[in-house]
Amino acid sequence: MNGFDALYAKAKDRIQALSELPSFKEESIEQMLEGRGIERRDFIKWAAGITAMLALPSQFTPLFAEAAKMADRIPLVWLHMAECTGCSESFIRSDAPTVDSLIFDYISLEYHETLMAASGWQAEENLNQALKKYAGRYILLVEGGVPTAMNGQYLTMGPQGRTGLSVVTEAAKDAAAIFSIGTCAAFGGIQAAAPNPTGAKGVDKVVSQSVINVPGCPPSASNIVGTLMHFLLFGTLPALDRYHRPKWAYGNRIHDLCERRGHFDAGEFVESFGDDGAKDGWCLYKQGCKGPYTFNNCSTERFNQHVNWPIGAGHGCMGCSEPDFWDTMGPLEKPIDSHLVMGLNSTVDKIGTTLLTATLVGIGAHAVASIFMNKHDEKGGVSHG
Ligand code: FSX
Ligand code: SF4
Ligand code: F3S
Repeated sequence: MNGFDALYAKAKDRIQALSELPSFKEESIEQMLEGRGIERRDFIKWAAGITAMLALPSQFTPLFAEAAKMADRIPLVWLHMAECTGCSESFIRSDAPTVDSLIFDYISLEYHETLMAASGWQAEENLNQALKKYAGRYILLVEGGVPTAMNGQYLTMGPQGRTGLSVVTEAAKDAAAIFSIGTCAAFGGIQAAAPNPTGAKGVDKVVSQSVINVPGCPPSASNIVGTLMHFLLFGTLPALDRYHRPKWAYGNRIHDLCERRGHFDAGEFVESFGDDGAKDGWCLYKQGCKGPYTFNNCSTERFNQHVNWPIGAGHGCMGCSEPDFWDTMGPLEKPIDSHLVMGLNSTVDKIGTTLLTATLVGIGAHAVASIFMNKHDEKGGVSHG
């Protein structure tokens, strides 16, 4: 199977191992989907979508369907640090149930501060018990940046006033995998914007374990579920880029797969919001689109049940899946300073040929990417599945 035999065998073994674990739910996922009006063929279509999104051959589709049936065997602990809860909201608030959102219902969510009924002492007790009972087995998902100044005192939670810093470092110790959900958890986010008085940091800067970053403010439901499904099926981390983002999701620049790219290449730009170019779907570069410097799959996966995405809705990309985008991508509705992109902004008016444009953007994006990347330490040592 195109060199995927070993991976296929590994996935089969993993499903077998998961099936031997105790189930947390009384009904099967098929029963649950049926009860919510989702037909089996939609479920298989969903599994095919996950397979394609993760760039795997179609033979893996039945395996993803099998893995989804085992989703209730892996306990999940979801912590909130400093953030707006937009990541959870974007995922769970849909007007009709989707397989993505139902997988989340089916999974064994042991602790989630926004969704659970318990509060106060009871909530803290639930967390402590889940960490003990499922040590070595639970997936830890963290939403939000971690304030570290004054020993983490800018974020305290629960009846004992524990710092977010101490809760997240403790929960990380016995996690089978750690996912940073959203740009705040991955890179600190808006809390970490200059002058960052709370010393907010991404989770991977405060724990010693490997972390998979799923950035975006918010990230798409597809990227959250895809990351979960990859871990469910293979039990290992996917191939990651230098910012620890899964390459299957963050391997391409927004600009390279943008539906307005033809207009960029033709030198057709929206000059002001609401003008004729805007009505005709021209390129938003001059309105501050940061698609040339941003890596994410929004153009193909989209948001709100795959309906639309920022550029489709008429606003430029803000670079929300990149580290420090609040500091480095602003002002949001103006192009990045031309000195950073080696004259790109001063030449967009003169662009006539695709070749010239592609070359300029290639040079410009590379220059900006290098500037941003140099601001961050490169971390290694992650095992790639
Ligand atoms: Fe941050 Fe998520 Fe932006 Fe908000 O929690 S990534 S501020 S969408 O909600 O963390
Ligand atoms: Fe699309 Fe933005 Fe690139 Fe224009 S600059 S083609 S709107 S990503
Ligand atoms: Fe964010 Fe840009 Fe996508 S702003 S949601 S990475 S289009």
